[in-house]
Amino acid sequence: MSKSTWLATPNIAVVKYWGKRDSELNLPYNGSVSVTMDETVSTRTTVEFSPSLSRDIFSLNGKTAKPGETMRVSRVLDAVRRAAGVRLRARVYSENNFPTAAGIASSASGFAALACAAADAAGMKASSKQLSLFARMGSGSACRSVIGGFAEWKKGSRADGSDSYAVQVAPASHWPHLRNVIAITDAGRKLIGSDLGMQLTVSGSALYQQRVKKMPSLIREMKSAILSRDLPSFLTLTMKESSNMHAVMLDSTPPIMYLNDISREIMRAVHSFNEQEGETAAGYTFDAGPNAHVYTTEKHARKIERMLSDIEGVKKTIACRAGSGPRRLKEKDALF
Ligand code: 2P0
Repeated sequence: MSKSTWLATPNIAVVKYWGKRDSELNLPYNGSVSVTMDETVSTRTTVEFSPSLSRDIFSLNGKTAKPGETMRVSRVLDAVRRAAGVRLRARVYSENNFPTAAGIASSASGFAALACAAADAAGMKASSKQLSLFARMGSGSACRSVIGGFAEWKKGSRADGSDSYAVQVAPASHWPHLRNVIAITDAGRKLIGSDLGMQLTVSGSALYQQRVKKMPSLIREMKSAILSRDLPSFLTLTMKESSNMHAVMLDSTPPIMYLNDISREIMRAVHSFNEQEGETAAGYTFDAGPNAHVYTTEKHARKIERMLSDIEGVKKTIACRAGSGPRRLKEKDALF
């Protein structure tokens, strides 16, 4: 039993998770595909199991976390404890180098770092499948962040969730020229959390069934675009999929609207950029928030960054690449 510190990064889905068939276990109705980001944005998490603790302690960005957040952390720790045969409670400190709940998936990097650090601190030599299953207990999308490069979360069909985890489609080195230019349009917390938003869509949107039905073929097409580095197909599928998710959100009761006027201006700007270039060279995707992730290649990244910065209301742009997944940090980098 030792102290362990890991760093993990968010992932941005190009085929998205929206809707749970089991909200305790975070089991999705459909599979999803994502790109794990490089360390431009990251979460660092230290875990130590200790006989002196009577309950799990969780501190996020230097502050004691709310009970609900600590409960989600304990769910991941419980899964690790069961697998490792450990009964001790743990101290968990976690820090993001980017704003929490700003449309950059902090829960994904956070729970991926937690899964890796907890398994390591418990003395386990966990496989990537096990780590993905642990991370999923904290947040669905986190199961993809334990995988470097391009990941597919297999939805699985078992009731206990044992076949619902992420696998690698291709490593980050497969497509080194790919870039994600993030445009921050609003860094505040979102009004409707993903969990409630998903429930409203599943129960209220008649379009949702159609979305779920076409997912297996979309996932096949997306993986094939990634494996053949087919940029126009990758970008077109990514934009259409983002808009499809936001369409079923709008079709929910009450309607869920994460995009704002600036997000829509970004969508228009990307389409006119592609028209000017005479090819599909950039493509946006939006998660449960108004910030844009614009995929493009190294060749166009500077131009895209300038174009996005010039849009009124864009507060900041961050350019990153695909990253290689979580890594263990040295003892001197521990948060306590
Ligand atoms: C995704 N999102 O695939 C989708 C796209 C947001 C839009 O996964 O309740 O934080 O913790 O399982 O993973 C955000 O939801 O939800 C998300 P929980 P999560 O990335």
